Amino acid sequence: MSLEAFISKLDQLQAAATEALAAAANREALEAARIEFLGAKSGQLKAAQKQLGTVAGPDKPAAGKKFNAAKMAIEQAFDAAQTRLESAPPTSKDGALFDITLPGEPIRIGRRHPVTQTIAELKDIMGRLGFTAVDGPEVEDEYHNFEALNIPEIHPARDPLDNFYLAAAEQQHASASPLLLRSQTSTVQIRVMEETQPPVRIISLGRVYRPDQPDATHYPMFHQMEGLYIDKQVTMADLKSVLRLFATSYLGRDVHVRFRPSFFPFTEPSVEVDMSWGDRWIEFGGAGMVDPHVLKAVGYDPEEVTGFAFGLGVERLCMRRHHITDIRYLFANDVRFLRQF
Ligand code: FA5
Repeated sequence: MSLEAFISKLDQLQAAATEALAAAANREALEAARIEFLGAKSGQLKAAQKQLGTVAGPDKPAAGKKFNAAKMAIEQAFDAAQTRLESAPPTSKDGALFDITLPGEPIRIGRRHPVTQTIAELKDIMGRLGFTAVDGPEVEDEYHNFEALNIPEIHPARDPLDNFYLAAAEQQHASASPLLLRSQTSTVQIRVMEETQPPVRIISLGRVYRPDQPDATHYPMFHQMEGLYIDKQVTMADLKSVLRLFATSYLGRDVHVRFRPSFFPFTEPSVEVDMSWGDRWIEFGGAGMVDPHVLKAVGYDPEEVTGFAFGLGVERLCMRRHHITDIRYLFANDVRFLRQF
């Protein structure tokens, strides 16, 4: 090969290589260009080096000099391309430019249901008043839901139409006390007193079930907060103080509490507890002094200890606090509603 032809070939090679290296858009393209031109086995530069041997003897030094200059230029072009790609802004998978200064996509975080939040807050307030939270079963036997609470077999509250009894097949034994979904958390009073000696100061928050027709203030499944305080010389004045303190802690100082004489088989005397709602009164629960019969049935001595109990509707407290006008919103599972809490 003549010197001129060799020089011209190297000029073309250098131009093609620097162009390809400068155009490489990513690491893969750069590596392909490197193999094409600088590859140790079959790169184009390697092929040119072999042709150097075919240049006539006297022209060899000039040809060698040209070869070294071209090789250096191509290697520099490779280094420059590598530096360029390393400092390039990151790209996403499809190669599009990724701007790290853009605001991120908001992450949708879940939140606790308003009733769950209410339960946590009620536990907190009652905890500060010295009441410990305990749990009880939602599937109950007739003994704990009725009998031990002084509700005899002939009482209308035990009507199968007013309760969710479990189907015969789900009952544990034909001979055992029939099972039902508890209709009140007062069942937990009995379970605690059966196992604990006085003094007792507990609350229990959980679901209860009644076949009530749903309306703005009723739902077939709802939550109650039961409270029980048994000790020496506990009086009705203690009951009123605790409920007033609780109401102002949860609903604020502007809430008014009203006690109306009422009847529950397991308390004597009994009261209905109303709280103010705008210019109206809403019933929040029942309460009273635990009936001596109930104390006796769990093995307490009514001459020694007395106590009060109360049961409040959790949804109604939550609704009053957040100005929710219909209980059904709480269970419609509409995220537009739930997201507000
Ligand atoms: C009771 O359940 C008694 N166990 C309360 C009690 C406890 C009295 C301890 C004495 C001593 P009552 O059936 O009134 O009482 O229900 C209490 C509260 O539960 C009601 O005031 C109301 O706030 C709420 N409640 C009752 N039924 C529903 C319902 N279907 N949907 C939503 N809340 C309800």
